[in-house]
Amino acid sequence: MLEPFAKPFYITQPLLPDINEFNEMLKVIWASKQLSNNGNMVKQLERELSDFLNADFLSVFSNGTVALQLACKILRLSGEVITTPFTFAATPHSLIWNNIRPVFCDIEEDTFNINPDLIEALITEHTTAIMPVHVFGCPCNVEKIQQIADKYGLKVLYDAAHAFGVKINGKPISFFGDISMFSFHATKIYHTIEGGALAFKNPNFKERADSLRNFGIRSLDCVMEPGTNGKRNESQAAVGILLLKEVEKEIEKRKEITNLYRQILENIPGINAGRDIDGVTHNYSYFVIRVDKDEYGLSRNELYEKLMEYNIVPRKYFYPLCSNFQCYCNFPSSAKQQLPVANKTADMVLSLPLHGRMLMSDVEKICEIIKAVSEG
Ligand code: T4K
Repeated sequence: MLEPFAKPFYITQPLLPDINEFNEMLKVIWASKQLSNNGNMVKQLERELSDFLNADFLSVFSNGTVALQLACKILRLSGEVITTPFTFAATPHSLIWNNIRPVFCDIEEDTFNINPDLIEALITEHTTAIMPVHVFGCPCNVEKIQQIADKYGLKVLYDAAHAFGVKINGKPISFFGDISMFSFHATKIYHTIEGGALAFKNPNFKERADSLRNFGIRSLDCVMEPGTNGKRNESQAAVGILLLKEVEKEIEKRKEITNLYRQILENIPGINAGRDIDGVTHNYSYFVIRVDKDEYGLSRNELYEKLMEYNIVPRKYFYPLCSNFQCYCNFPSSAKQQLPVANKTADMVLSLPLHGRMLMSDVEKICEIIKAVSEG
């Protein structure tokens, strides 16, 4: 009989900076008395992140959701925007907060991303943009999406919340589309406790982003438009600066863990542990399995309950689907028959623990438990 883990084993555990190094940074902030409003640490973080992510221009925000909301304003989106239902609540919510109607498009079975072959049929005279999500850091079909956007004159706003550091054939993920949003929440592979960023190719977008996050203030005597408070503070920027030195090691460690998970789980019928995609530099931010009840013997929900008995705390990302939320389920595009792949996928997926502090023996034990519970 396998023993449960002694303490809850969560899907993630944040990467933390060295506390002494953080203290040194805090001393600099204390001495400067500049705590917020675009201080030196925030400026340094923006410079270092632009280099790391290979972004032409980049602005940081208090969180990814505010960044997405402001990206809609920067691109002057309105009417309808085509997006995916298989995402976190923040994606469609950021549209609604701009009085834009999300139109849900079904997803691809293997990548969990918006299916570009289904986008055109959803375009109407009100459509202003496509808002795809690189779900779990796996890139969307960026070429096809851009072709459609070009054909119909639509903007492309990528929710790249999960895609920090991801590349396609050596090109940084933010090279694609008009704007990409990254989330730096504590649960992300790279974080600043809370935080987010927008990456742009257009310098005018950065100028507007910087003023929109600061109430629309351009200068002491000029307020251009109604902005909000989406600013970073100095202490969180310090965490970001320190973790930027650690994130590559974290990705490497997670890659080893992912490979071990896949190696063991491929021998369990009914558990699909995914694969890397040729030409993509992955960031291994999530480890997601798909559970096929007919082959495995237990449903995703049954496996979830069993793992909880062993003190493993997985997450059903992304269940429920956004299109099934109470606030969106009456939209015409939310009809289940129009989103068959997304509805099926949301009932099959399970995110398992993945972070750089895990031991290989933890992975082996979790896989042993997954095997044992299916055998009764
Ligand atoms: N777009 C997409 C596609 C997103 O996934 C997200 C955020 C956004 C946009 C918006 O970006 P932000 O505005 O958040 O920057 C979490 C995160 O709060 C959220 O950032 C993230 N996506 C979403 C996928 O996951 P919860 O409610 O599932 O997190 P929670 O609190 O259950 O945490 C998961 C596990 O992580 C816990 O069981 C324990 C561990 N944990 C968590 C925190 C916060 C820690 O060990 N330490 C911590 O401080 O939403």
